[in-house]
Amino acid sequence: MPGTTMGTRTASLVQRAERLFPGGVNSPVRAFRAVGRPPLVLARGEGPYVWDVDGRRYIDLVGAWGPAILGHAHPKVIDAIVAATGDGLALGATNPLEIELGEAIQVAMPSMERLRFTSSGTEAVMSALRLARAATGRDLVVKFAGAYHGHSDGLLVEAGSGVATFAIAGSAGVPDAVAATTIVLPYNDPTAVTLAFAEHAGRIAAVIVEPVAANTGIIAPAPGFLEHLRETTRADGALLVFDEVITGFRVALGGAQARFGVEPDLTTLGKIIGGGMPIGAYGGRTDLMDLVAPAGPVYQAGTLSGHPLSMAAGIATLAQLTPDRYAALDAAVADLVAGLIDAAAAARCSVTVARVGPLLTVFFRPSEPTHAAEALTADRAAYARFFGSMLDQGVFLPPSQFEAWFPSMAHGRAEVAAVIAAARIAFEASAT
Ligand code: KE4
Repeated sequence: MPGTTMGTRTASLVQRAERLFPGGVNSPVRAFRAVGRPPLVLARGEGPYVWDVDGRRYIDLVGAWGPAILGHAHPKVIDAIVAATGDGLALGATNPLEIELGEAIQVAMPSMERLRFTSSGTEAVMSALRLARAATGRDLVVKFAGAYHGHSDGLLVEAGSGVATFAIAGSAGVPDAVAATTIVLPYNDPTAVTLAFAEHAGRIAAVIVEPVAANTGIIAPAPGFLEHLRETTRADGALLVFDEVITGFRVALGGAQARFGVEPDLTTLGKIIGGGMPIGAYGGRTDLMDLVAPAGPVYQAGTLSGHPLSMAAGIATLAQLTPDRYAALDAAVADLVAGLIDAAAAARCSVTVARVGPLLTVFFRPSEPTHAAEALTADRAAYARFFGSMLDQGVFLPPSQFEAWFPSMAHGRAEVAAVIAAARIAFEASAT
């Protein structure tokens, strides 16, 4: 079983990476700083497994942070990419695969009457909010504390001093003037939303929300919360933007908007629709999307938008997302959650397992959080010990208490049983 020390090849590559990239990584969470462990360097993935460069195998519950809903290296996806490479790569004009993937998305998410592909979720969100501001002629955007919508300046902000006050920068380099165009509210707090719209009537361009909060660890929308956002934005003439980069094609084929029956004006997507290749997309009502260049005055562009390999991988992935496979994933996750709860109880470990469909988080706190401030009271040190013990036993969990677990359709009974068995030991370890 993997040990707690880095393998020799991992150590050598980490050392070289640290001389190349900030923190030795190309995305912060991969540095494992939140769990105090050296990072993995992964060589390959197959189905529910990944292998590090020293040949150590792990049951993977990170799933590339969402794209790998089929598991890694699904043959149909790989074959589709390989076939597309034969025609060259980016050709600089529309390719037929963009149209095929766009139509497949539209069938699953009819609210996306028009859409535009980008190369990341960040780009999709940034573009959707620019469009919302143009469409409404308003500047303010409402987001929720703890939500992550990519790293565009206006969204890297923290709550202001009081409810409905303007945000402050949440990252170095974000100008106060930009932060002040955002209002940060507590998730699942309809009163705070009502107050913000009363305070800023007619000035809010959009509310952007992760319909299932996933970047705080999983927090379900309280009954009626999404409906309240829909009613309040509509009454004020603001737009409702569902950031479904994680939930799209994950919590249902039609995403959270299908699962909860609330239709946004605009939707952002990423991850699964690219099947593991770089991708993002935003879309919604025709009258809104036809404001985007070259049809309208809102400029947005991308050299590699609609890249044929991303399109091919997305088409092949969505083609595999059948009702039976969603049902099997749901059943596997139900077994996993039940086993985790039993394992924690056996270790007398005070945790709660939050779950929405196939998304889950084990919170080291006694009850499910309803918003970010509650999630933040979780015992991060205990989670770090749990993470380390699971990793040493060959299970790769998200290296942060505040992320979702991403089981895939490739995780079978054997993997679920192995994760539960490891958790029995890891919950004991987390207590020390
Ligand atoms: P990208 O720019 O990373 O493709 O997407 C940004 C984004 C937008 N919206 C939501 C709801 C998201 O969760 C994300 C990105 N998710 C993180 C994981 N929590 C990506 C992992 C990383 O940053 O390395």
